[in-house]
Amino acid sequence: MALATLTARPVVRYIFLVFVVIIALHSILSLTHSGYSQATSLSHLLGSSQARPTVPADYYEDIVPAYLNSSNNNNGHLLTRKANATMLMLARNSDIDGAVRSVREVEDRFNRKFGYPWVFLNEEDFSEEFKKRISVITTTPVSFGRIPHDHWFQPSWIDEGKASAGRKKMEDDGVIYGGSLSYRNMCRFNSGFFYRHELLQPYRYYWRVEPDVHFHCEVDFDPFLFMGDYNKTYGFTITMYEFEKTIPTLWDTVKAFVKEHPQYVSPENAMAFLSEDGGERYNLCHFWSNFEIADMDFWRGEAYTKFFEYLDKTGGFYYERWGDAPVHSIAAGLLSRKDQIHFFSEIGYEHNPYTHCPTGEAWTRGRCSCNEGRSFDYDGYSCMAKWDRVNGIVH
Ligand SMILES: Nc1nc2c(ncn2[C@@H]2O[C@H](COP(=O)(O)OP(=O)(O)OP(=O)(O)O)[C@@H](O)[C@H]2O)c(=O)[nH]1
Ligand SMILES: *[C@@H]1O[C@H](CO)[C@@H](O)[C@H](O)[C@H]1NC(C)=O
Ligand SMILES: *[C@@H]1O[C@H](CO)[C@@H](O)[C@H](O)[C@H]1NC(C)=O
Ligand SMILES: *[C@@H]1O[C@H](CO)[C@@H](O)[C@H](O)[C@H]1NC(C)=O
Ligand SMILES: [Mg+2]
Repeated sequence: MALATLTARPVVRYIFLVFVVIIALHSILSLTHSGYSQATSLSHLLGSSQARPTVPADYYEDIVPAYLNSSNNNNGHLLTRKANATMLMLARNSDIDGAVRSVREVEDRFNRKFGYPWVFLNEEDFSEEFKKRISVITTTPVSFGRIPHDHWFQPSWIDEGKASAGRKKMEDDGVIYGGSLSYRNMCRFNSGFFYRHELLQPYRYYWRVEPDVHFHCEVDFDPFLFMGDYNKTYGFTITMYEFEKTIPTLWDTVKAFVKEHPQYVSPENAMAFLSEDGGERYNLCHFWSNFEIADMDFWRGEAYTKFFEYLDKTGGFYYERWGDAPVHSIAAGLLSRKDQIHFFSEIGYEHNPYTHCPTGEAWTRGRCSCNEGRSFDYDGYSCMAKWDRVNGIVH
């Protein structure tokens, strides 16, 4: 979500591609290989650009032995272990049709076999129709929660004159959702509040699902158990560039935070994903947060709590249009170790207009139905090559 991308519009996309080419040339000309980290001990999980089956075969044996032993038998709850985790969707009542389609696909491709509960959140009460049509899809526990008023709406200390001027300017500039107040509420909620909701307190890991997304492959392993076993905090499938006009002062705010609280920055951070010059400027790369499998204890921890409070008090979520995608990505990239961020390469995922489609052996193993040739991974607007760089893979 966060990144409602400008890419829907060809002219802006063109401008962006030019920008990307300039950045690429700049990298080639000015960066030395030694400036980047070498492969980490977990880099085998990330693979190379030619063959990227992220999770090695022995991992399956280790994690889901009973399930794999019965790989022809798809109809039971075959796990011997279960993670402390939930599926999660934020939605409006009007999102019902897309919500039903997404839940249907997640259940078919993953959750029918694994049986994780679902939590739905909304700043209004969910309608009876919404609850009924969602609940019939799955046999796992489903709960519907209302978001506390103060976790959603614009705080009273925000200068509304300044905020509305900011919205007007962004709308005039043609920024997608630039004039929308509800979009800003949503981005701020997803950045700093969802994991505080009472319905999420029993859980550590969540898989964020939006209405109208698609899952193209069987998920025959438990990504939540994987997160725990490999000490991961944040998992993604698609990365791309943010629209700079939505975050004019975000990076300066991040830099000020880092200066004041250097102790929260991991020495093993993923700055090479976020910046071309060691942190002076933000390259706009982020993980597309409409898909996230992540550890809420990371968001709940001291470092991210301080980080979010620092960002929030500037009012940037309202005066500008800071997305939860760059906010989460910058935090994951700086406050956790780079080897705690995971690319779920085997999960085929689509949120209009982009698709991550596994290739080669992973495509076959996952019985994927997406077009391998259309995977966004190395599209000019993708930041995957920057992520590879973090892992010592130079293209
Ligand atoms: N309850 C509620 N949910 C919202 C609201 N706005 C957005 N959402 C949800 O927040 C998530 C992100 O919103 P989207 O409208 O998909 O934003 P996006 O992905 O950036 O943009 P799209 O390209 O339009 O999908 C989705 O799960 C929406 O259902 C809102 O005002 N209220
Ligand atoms: C897997 O299946 C084989 C043959 O049915 C059986 O002998 C073995 O005990 C099973 N292993 C596990 C871990 O369930
Ligand atoms: C699940 O995780 C949450 C958050 O860390 C924790 O409060 C809860 O006790 C955990 N539940 C179990 C059963 O471990
Ligand atoms: C995860 O962290 C624990 C505790 O620090 C450690 O014992 C374990 O080896 C780590 N696992 C991996 C796969 O790095
Ligand atoms: Mg969306």
